Amino acid sequence: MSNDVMDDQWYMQTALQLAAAAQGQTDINPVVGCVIVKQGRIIGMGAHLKRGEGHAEVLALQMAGSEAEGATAYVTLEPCSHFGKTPPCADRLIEAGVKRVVVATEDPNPQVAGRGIARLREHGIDVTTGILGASSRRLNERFNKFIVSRLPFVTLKSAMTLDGKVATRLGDSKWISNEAARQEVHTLRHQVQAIMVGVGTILADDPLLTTRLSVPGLHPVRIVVDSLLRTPIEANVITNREADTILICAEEADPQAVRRFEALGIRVIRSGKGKRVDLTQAMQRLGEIEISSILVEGGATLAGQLLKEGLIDNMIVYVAPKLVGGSGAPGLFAGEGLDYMRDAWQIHDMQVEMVGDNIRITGYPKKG
Ligand code: AOF
Ligand code: ZN
Repeated sequence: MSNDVMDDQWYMQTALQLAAAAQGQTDINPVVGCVIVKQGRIIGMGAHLKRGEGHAEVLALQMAGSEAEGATAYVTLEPCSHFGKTPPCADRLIEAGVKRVVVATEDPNPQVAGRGIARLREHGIDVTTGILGASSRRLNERFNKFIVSRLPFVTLKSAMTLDGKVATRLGDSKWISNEAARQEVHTLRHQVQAIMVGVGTILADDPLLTTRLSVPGLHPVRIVVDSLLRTPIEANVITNREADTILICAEEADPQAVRRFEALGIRVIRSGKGKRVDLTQAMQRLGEIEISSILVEGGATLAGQLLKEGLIDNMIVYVAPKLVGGSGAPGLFAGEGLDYMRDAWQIHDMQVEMVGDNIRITGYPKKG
């Protein structure tokens, strides 16, 4: 690898770290980092921190001031070319007289999609693309899906014993994973816009579903899939006001119960016919209200239904060095399951790491 490419990667890595630090706080927007370099010195740094506020390039250019002329800008995402809540970054880079722009990856937003890079090139700026592109795409995988499909990116998080159980036959599940793994989940909660559980989890555990980190984190919206509105009015997700709660119910849910929840400021979304929630339709509704990422935390019934409908984008499974046995103890996914191994979901891009004595497995389930 040439020195130039190594330098480019080094600065891009710095820009990616800036972007990663803002994960979870940009709403439906991507996280983006920018580093401006001149004569071996960083003269400006920036990260997009909040939807509606400055883009990474603009903040870095502000720091660099007139020094930006003749400099190289490293940006983790193609500079935008459109007027959104802020004016185009490509124009700002052109005006500042930047000589070279290094981009990790194209912006999939149909309003940009290559036009930012084209604009820079039209103005004689030397543009290099694809430096640490895969890392940048991974960092914004939720944004990348939502911006083209208007559907939320769904991550299923689960903890299971080495024999694949998510609870004992009596439903006891506290705790399967270790303390460090459970702490990671709070970081994940901070990083997503919503957290989703089935009503069974509310009835069994009465969870708070808030983010509890050693420093204050952001609380995702709590979504409970509850076909017939069995969530008790005194459940923590209803009485605790640190985060908003949305209930998703079926057509036949009692209208009086709907009104009771709505009177408490709880949003109720009806989805599907009869007594069952249509999860595919629910995802569309959630996308419409700009929920672009969801962390599903159980239980096995909801997980099974999501898998069946092909709604799981990403999985994070903690495997604990424990055995509980029992044919009545639930596994990761309830429901019918598949008939034949040849039809199995395949986990793509699987990564395995130890978290203390637990194993963290991540991957992307796909058919075939
Ligand atoms: C950049 N730099 O730091 C970010 C970009 O509504 P706006 O104006 O904030 O635009 C949001 C869109 O801009 C977003 O969907 C994505 O395409 C791009 N984000 N672009 O050049 C940044 N955050
Ligand atoms: Zn921009």
